[in-house]
Amino acid sequence: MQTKSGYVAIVGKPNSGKSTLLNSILGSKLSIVTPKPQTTRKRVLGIYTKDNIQIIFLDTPGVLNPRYTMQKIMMDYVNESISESDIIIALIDMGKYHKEGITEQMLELVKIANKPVIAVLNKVDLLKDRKEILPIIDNLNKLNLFTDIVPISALKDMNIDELINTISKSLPISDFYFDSEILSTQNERFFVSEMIRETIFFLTKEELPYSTEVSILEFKEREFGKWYINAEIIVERDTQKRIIIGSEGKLIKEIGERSRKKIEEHLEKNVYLELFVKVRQNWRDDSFRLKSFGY
Ligand SMILES: Nc1nc2c(ncn2[C@@H]2O[C@H](COP(=O)(O)OP(=O)(O)OP(=O)(O)O)[C@@H](O)[C@H]2O)c(=O)[nH]1
Ligand SMILES: [Mg+2]
Repeated sequence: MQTKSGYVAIVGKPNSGKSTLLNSILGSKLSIVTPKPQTTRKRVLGIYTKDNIQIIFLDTPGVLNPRYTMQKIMMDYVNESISESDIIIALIDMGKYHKEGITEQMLELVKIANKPVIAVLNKVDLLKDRKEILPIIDNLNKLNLFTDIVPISALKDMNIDELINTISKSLPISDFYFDSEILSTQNERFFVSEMIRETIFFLTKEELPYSTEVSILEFKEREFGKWYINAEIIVERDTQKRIIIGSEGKLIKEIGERSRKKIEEHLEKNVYLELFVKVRQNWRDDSFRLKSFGY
């Protein structure tokens, strides 16, 4: 049977639902999701295989104007993903469309991509009347930039099959790139650090989630199949360290408990999770540190 396969970059503004879409397509939580923008910082790969089709999705950080080195690297991931992909999904948040439309920066990326771009209109469940979508589709059509326009709700799993069919049409004829059983290529350390980071995003506010990084120092099997994980939570200032620890260590305990539950569910193993908090001033602008965190 002739097979079709290719790479698809999911690109869009922060918080538009890129990671939710990746998870919804793959039916598995590969990429962390929070209500806060700039949750995803690296590129997350997810492999969809069905019948004679294999699509390798790249979830990317949100498109933004970088203010510090980490954000610059985040935008490099976006640009690299676009240039390495066969098809681009430009994900647009319908909950915000009336206010901001599609931004110049997004349009610029779409224009220079020079490959098929599908406009995917996400969060249609937020529209009061589904008919609101028609003039938006009209407007986007007039731009002459998109090969297709597909309204979806990643959160409610609406129209995802239609999206897969649309992608499949433009997919090159090619052998599969990966074994059909494989869902992702990231290692377990990556997933574990992301789950801790996700927990911190939920439990902290203002600048703190953005000043925090998680680094896994040890990840090994101990007695009776229980896994020992030692992770460092990195913040930028002493005051932030105090907040993360919380009075009488309350917050760090809660971060630990919630993260452990997620990790145990993901690994399907019992886990002993040990967390430490370290201050590394200005790590977001420190290329050497960023490298050590896998950027
Ligand atoms: N109502 C609604 N909410 C959605 C939908 N898709 C995603 N969301 C919500 O939007 C928020 C952001 O979702 P993410 O998937 O983290 O968005 P993202 O584009 O990956 O964000 P960054 O990684 O920060 O760039 C979360 O609270 C999601 O639950 C949708 O179809 N409908
Ligand atoms: Mg994301």
